[in-house]
Amino acid sequence: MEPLGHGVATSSYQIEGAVTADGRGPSIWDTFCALPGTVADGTNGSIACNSYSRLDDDVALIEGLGVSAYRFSIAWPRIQPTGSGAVESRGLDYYDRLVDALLSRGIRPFPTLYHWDLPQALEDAGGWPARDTALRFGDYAGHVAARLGDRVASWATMNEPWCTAFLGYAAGIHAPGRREPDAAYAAAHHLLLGHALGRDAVRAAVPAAEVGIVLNLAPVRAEDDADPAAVAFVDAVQNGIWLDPLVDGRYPDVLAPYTSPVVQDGDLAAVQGSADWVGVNYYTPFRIGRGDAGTRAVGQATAAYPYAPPFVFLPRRPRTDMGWEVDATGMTEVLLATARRLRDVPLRVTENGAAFADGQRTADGRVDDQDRIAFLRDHLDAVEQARQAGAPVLDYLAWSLLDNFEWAEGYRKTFGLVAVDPHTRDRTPKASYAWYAERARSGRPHTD
Ligand code: IFM
Repeated sequence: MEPLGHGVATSSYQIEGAVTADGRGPSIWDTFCALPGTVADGTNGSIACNSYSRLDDDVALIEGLGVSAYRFSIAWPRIQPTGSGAVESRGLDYYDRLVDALLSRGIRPFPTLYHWDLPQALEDAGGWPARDTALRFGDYAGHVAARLGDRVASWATMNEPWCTAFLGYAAGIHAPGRREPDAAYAAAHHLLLGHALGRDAVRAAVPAAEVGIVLNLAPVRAEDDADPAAVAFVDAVQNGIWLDPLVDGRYPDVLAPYTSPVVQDGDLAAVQGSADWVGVNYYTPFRIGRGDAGTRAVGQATAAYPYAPPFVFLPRRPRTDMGWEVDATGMTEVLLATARRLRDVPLRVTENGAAFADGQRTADGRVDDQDRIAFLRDHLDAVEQARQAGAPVLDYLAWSLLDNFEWAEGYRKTFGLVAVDPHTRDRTPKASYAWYAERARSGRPHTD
């Protein structure tokens, strides 16, 4: 077995800042953050980690980790400010420089084409519930591949389409903040269609490219009192809605009534078999119960599962700062289940990590994040267990290189291996950075 590849991940809106630089157009996250009450601390990504100006600092940090891959995302509004039409070459220049800087240090560039920053003009035209957005995504993917494809072998189309569709268009807690259940199912279908079109476009530019999709999959576990229909429905919205079309070319039966209004002839044939690899972002298992009137849903919005029978999420302790149950066995479980479902398609853990409050300091003032180290160690070990049991997992990418803009939570939730000063944006590696560097170097379980 090949050793597991180690890497780190980030995304454009969460780290870049510079939202008006070099012709970038507005994205739905710029608009959403400007609305009152959308982001817990009232912040936005307009400066974020200022990575647009600190590209060299970030690449040096990645090099210091000794990892083999860096997963970043490309901001569509930097490439096509209104989501279609002429390409803004200054935007592409930035990613061109990033790719070259990584390659010159022996780090594999691993871009994601869509990590949630939809050009606002496309949302104004209907957003992901509109079929045209999928077609525009295909064009955009072709432009990026034409520029970077001579140096980039592995591509991801969409990051966590569940979040875009169901947090963005059903629960309304992510951009664009719509609460329209039917639109969420339409968005889900168009995200899958966009993935298939994007993959074709990348392959047309770079025939040898490997193009995958990144999904936030989760084992769905039933508490004793759970309604089996609710458990099955949540599993379908979280996992089956993506995996079933990719593998079998059809939606789960319970969801077909909601997706069928927008599915056109040929769509599902295009989606079936369209992932050369699948990225699994695993953070937590889901526990479903019936609860009672006083039970508070923790960590997830039930509104993000439209038309599900009533249920609540009941995450057990310990939990991260996000309220997400910590359970590394879920990593092994989700990888084995996904491997069985996808048969021979290779997998990558494209994100895994934890937000913790980071209160402990070393004598020299650095963050002594032993809780994050334990989380990473246990989850990496769980990945190795899945590999030993036959899951074809190629890489593990820790989320995240930097403390960054955590969407509706703002900057209050920190996932980074590196702390970022909120005023100066200076970077300070945490204890977990050194630990992860050692794990990546030795490629084997660490004993401390
Ligand atoms: O920060 C996010 C990332 O953008 C997508 N996956 C989950 C992470 C933690 O919430």
